[in-house]
Amino acid sequence: MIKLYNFDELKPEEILNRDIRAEKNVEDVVDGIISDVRARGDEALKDYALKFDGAKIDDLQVTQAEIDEAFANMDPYFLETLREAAANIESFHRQQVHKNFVVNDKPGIVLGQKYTPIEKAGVYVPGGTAAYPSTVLMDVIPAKVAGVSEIVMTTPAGKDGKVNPVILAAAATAGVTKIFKTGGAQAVAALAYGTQSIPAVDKIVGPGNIYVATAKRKVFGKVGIDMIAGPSEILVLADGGCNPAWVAADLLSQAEHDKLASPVLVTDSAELAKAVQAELEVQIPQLPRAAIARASVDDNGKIILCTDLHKAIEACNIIAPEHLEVCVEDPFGVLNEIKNAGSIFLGRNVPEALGDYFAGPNHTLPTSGTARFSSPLGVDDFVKKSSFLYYTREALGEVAPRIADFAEREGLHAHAKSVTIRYEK
Ligand code: HSO
Ligand code: ZN
Repeated sequence: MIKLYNFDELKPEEILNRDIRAEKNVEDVVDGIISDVRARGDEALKDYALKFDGAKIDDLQVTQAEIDEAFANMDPYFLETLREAAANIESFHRQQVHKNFVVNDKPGIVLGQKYTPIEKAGVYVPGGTAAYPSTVLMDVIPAKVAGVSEIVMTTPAGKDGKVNPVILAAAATAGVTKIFKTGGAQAVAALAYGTQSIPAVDKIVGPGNIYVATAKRKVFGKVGIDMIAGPSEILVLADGGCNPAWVAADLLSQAEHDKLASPVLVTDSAELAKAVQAELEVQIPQLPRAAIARASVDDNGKIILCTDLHKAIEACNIIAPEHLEVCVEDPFGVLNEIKNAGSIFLGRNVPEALGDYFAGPNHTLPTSGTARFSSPLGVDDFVKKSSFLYYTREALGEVAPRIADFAEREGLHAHAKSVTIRYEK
């Protein structure tokens, strides 16, 4: 049964119990895989596919024929859903595109900043039951909108040497350039360093198991990475006017992802707290993934009872959840008070699943309290800024003595000279 707490009796460290670091043994395995991929390239990837996925791979790259076959076998209704979701995601992310700026408010001086997409992006897609076509859309479309010219996806093949056709259809719908059959830490190494067939990319995004996460941490610096995703989290902030069955269903929608997922209810209503606790017990056994949901709810779930709504919002800001559902009478009235949350679902008719699949905002979100300082995946992850500056000879001449003086005070005479030399007779 989910545990009940009073907010005033909880210390912040009891509210947060999230630290995910790889064990030493994982680190060693990943180090070994990365050096092997760097040394042997494609051959190493094929050996790992056989060893870890039981797949014999002749050609790492997915062919156009395989993609065509995937589309041909798709349920037309689902294909339409994928396309509609993709369109929603694209139009939301178009709003994120930044404008370059140029300032010319002093004579002879032009200052500015421009955005340029990264050239190559790598998208990692896990295999097995965690292969979500929705995540393919969420990770690829922002790159496409940003203007990334080459989007390379890697995902492990099954024992039959094939990639899940739904993943292929989602990838093609979203605009992936090339797809390769490789997974795990070896795929991350391949994307970071390149192999005979896989191009080295500039940034790697996408979720994965602890080996993938550890590999991403290790290649960071050589390439950019999006984030290190921890277990999924939902926090439902609910007032006494909520339907406990709906609240329980929403908590379970995250709980079924992973035994480590954390479903949390924060409420100012003792009555709702009790009712949701009971309702979870009714709904868990009805789920096909009951065992996962049960572990998540019992081991990582919480109901936190607060004296009033403002205290409840304070609890939300401490937890800084990946997903925050604001199921209260006037959700827009409290939006301003919410400081830390990856994605905020406003009102009683907005279950997290709406955002997971369809509405448009990204579902790749900061976890483990990192919403305090980081943001959902988006167009910003696939662009970088360059600043630029221009001075005329006269404009530089005006400030030359000051710059030279500043440089001398730092003991950097070459800096000073590079300015003054331009005005020597
Ligand atoms: N809720 C997950 C995303 C997802 N849900 C994919 C269903 N499919 C992110 O925490
Ligand atoms: Zn989900």
